[in-house]
This record gives sequence, C-alpha cells and structure tokens, in this order.
Amino acid sequence: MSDQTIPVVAIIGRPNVGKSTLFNRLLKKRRALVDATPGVTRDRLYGDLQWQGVHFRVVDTGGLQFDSRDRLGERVALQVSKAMEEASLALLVGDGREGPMPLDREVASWLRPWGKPVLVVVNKVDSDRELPASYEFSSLGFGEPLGVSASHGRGIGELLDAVARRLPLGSGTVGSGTVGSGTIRVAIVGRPNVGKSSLVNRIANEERVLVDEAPGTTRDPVEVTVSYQERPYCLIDTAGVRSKRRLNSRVDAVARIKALEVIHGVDVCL
Ligand SMILES: Nc1nc2c(ncn2[C@@H]2O[C@H](COP(=O)(O)OP(=O)(O)O)[C@@H](O)[C@H]2O)c(=O)[nH]1
Ligand SMILES: [Mg+2]
Repeated sequence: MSDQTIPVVAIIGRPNVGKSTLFNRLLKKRRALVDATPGVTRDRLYGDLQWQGVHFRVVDTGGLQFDSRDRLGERVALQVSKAMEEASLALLVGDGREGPMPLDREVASWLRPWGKPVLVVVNKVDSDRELPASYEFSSLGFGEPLGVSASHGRGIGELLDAVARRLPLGSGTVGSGTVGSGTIRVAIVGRPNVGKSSLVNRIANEERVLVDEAPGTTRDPVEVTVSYQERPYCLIDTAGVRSKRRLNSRVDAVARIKALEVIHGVDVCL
C-alpha cells in the first residue's frame, strides 16, 4: 500500500449512465469496459491524472441499483462504499437524455450520509438539446449540475476545472492504484471460476475484487497494489479466459481480449 496522499474522486451513479465512458475520457485511455448493457462494471478501477498542476485519482465504480433480487448488486455496492471511504469528492453521474430518474434520487440519498462534497455530472449532453433536462438534476440537492458528453468530449475541461477547485489539496488517502517504476507487475490468468479473484483478495487481505460463484464475474482487469518484504507488486486480476466458442456475450468477448492484453504488459504471469 502506498502512503502518498493524493485526493480520490469517485465516479458514482446508477448503471448505464456512462460512468466508465467518463472514466476513460478523463484518463484519455480505453481502460474500462463500456457497453450498452447495464451492469458491466463490477470492480473498482483506478487511474491517476493531472489537471493544471493538480494531481488526483479517479475511481470508476459499478452502477448502484438497490435491488434486493440482484445477488451481485449488494457486492457492487460494497465496492462503491470502499471507493467512497477513500474519496474526497464524489461525481454523481446522471443521464441527460433521460433526465433524473427515481434511481438517481436513491443514489443521491445513498451519497448524502457520507457527508462528502458531491458534484452532479449530467452525461450524454451531446448537444444543447439535452441541456434543459440536465438542469433538472439540481433537484437532487447537490447544487448546480454540470452537463458533459463523455463520448464526445463536451464539457470535460469545465468538469476538470470544477473538480480541481473542490479538491482539498494534499488531503485524501490512497488505498491502491498507482504503480511506480520498480513495481513488479503480476497477471493472474486462468479459466473462469478457478479462484483467481479469491486469490488476489487473500493476498491483498481485503475484499478488493468482487467474488461470486457464477463464472465470468470479473470483467475489467483489476489492478491491486500490495507490498511484500518492502517491495511493491501490482497484481492484475483478469477475466477468465475460455475458448472462443464458449463466449456468451460481447462483454465476455471484450473481457477476454483485455485479459489477453494484460499478459503482454506484465513481468510475471500466474
Ligand atoms: N450519447 C451518449 N452515449 C454515451 C455517452 N457516454 C456513454 N454513453 C453510452 O452509454 C452506454 C453506457 O456507458 P457506460 O460507460 O458503460 O456506463 P456505466 O454503466 O455508467 O459505466 C454505452 O452504450 C455508452 O456508449 C455520451 O456522452 N453520450
Ligand atoms: Mg461502468
């Protein structure tokens, strides 16, 4: 674990509003899996960036649903809670094409007790046409919303300005994420359901990666920084690799490609 202090900004919202697209846009990389089907993101993904001299860390999280029938929902919420514990600022992301939905209000109510600053970001404001709907998000009670388009890059500079203004400089704690030089990168690769994520959680000594009995739970490669005998290691948990003909969905297919890509960038593969 790193002891440097860098403020953490958590990207929070219901499924499918474009959190991962925004995360990728902020990092200028296609890091997180994005798909039109809801519930793709499950784990916390971290990335560091710098805006006008201000360094901070963004965390992409899974969509909050508060549906007791959804088995994974509760575990996703636990991961979102872990992101909030570290965060100095939350970006509450909504969908400007749909306007505020009941679930957005539930997310707002969930966020309030954390007592942390919240900036409402209305995504999918691809044109001025969506602006009126974006203003409606002020009813969430966290001040004036900011309209952006993560996929088109609209309003991102303004968003970064707003984030930088709100960050308490030098505060914020860091759990895991940045990988410095000298860090040994270790990929955990294998068939679905052999226990890759459980192994990572055991080594990290926390529920860092979501584990479920259903195969294919991990989708995004999840980087987890640990130290052992004073040496830093970055473990990268990956989606299970199964044969192409057994892939069930496009999300599985992309997750498989991402897992295979990880292998090329590491020092050691387990
Ligand atoms: N029109 C439009 N679509 C977007 C925008 N950002 C994301 N999307 C789409 O919304 C869907 C969900 O995106 P994703 O980032 O996976 O949402 P998440 O579940 O909140 O992480 C995908 O089909 C994206 O391509 C945007 O700014 N404008
Ligand atoms: Mg996502």
